[in-house]
Amino acid sequence: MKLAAVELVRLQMPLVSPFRTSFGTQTERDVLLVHVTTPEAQGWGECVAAIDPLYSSEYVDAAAHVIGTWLVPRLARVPALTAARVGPALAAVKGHRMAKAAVEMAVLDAELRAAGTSLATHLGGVVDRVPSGVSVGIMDSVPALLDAVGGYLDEGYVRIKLKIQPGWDVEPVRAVRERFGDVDLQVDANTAYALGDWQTLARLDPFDLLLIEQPLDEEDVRGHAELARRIRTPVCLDESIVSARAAADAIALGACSIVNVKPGRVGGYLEARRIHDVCVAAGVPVWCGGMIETGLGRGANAALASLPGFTLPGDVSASDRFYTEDITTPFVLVDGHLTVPTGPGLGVAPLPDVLRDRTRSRETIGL
Ligand code: NPG
Repeated sequence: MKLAAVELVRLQMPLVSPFRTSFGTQTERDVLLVHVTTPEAQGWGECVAAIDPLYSSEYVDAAAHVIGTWLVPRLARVPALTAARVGPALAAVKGHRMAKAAVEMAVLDAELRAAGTSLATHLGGVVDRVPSGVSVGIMDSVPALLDAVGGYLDEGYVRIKLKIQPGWDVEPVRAVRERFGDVDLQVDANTAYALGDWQTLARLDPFDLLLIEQPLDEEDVRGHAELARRIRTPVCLDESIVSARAAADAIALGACSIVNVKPGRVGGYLEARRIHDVCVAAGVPVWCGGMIETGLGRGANAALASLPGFTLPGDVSASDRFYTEDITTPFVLVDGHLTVPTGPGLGVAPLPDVLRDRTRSRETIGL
């Protein structure tokens, strides 16, 4: 394939309700889409970078800049471009994995559309629907949390993830356990604790959580290994896992016994599959994380989550968890599951009317 045109599209996507985490409260997403045109097909990629650099060092303005200035010009020079060639072609540019992932996703979509192959088939998916978990933000009060969790369980979500931070951890977990019994439950700290807090985290042990996600700083891999020896809840890493190599190292060090795979965080769906493969080889379960994606990323995440190593429910929730109106045909919950798209490429594309209504800006990148 040869790139004929690349466009960056920025969308304003308000969330149905504020989503509060230890790193801030999100009320809307500033979504960056990459649209590639090749002689054979078009493709769409979604960048997961947030408005601010508070979850990771990347943020959406920086991603748009690096894509336009550093990534696309390199790709334009690659003869016979394929998605597999995107990573090597961009390797000289350090970091910026969220930006690289968006570009690779767009090329992959175009390539698979041209070939008539679905993303799930290409990645090695083995099921046609995936169990859906939901991520529940920090609330103003325990009763408000119980209402929210009860609503999601009524909708059919099969697993609940609670965001935690110091001061909002043991009590909310206890309250959810007491009210909802043995529902599959896990917590996500987004790096909000230090190893010195291990005794607080050990107080979560009696609640039989599936896992605690990223309690410590993303660079504190050794600290996670030490924490994993001191608490009974299995430690899962998210922010620390930036590549298949990082996953292999973390597992070898005993820093995690479960891995959250987020394609956008690790540089794309192809590296995400390599992380899956590393974890399967090590006997480590994986699950697919979410970054409040629109239907484009949501559908692609469902495809990834259909691989055999994804043995835990992911943050692959229905479109209406975050958006009143998605930019694709909405993903809906059926018996606690999302259907894996089967059409060529991502199997979904932006609905022209919604795309137009949500667009903040469009920029064509010179090739
Ligand atoms: O279901 O898409 C979803 C959101 C799941 O909690 C979720 N994501 O830390 O994992 C996280 C968190 C997140 C969202 C992180 C947006 C960064 C940006």
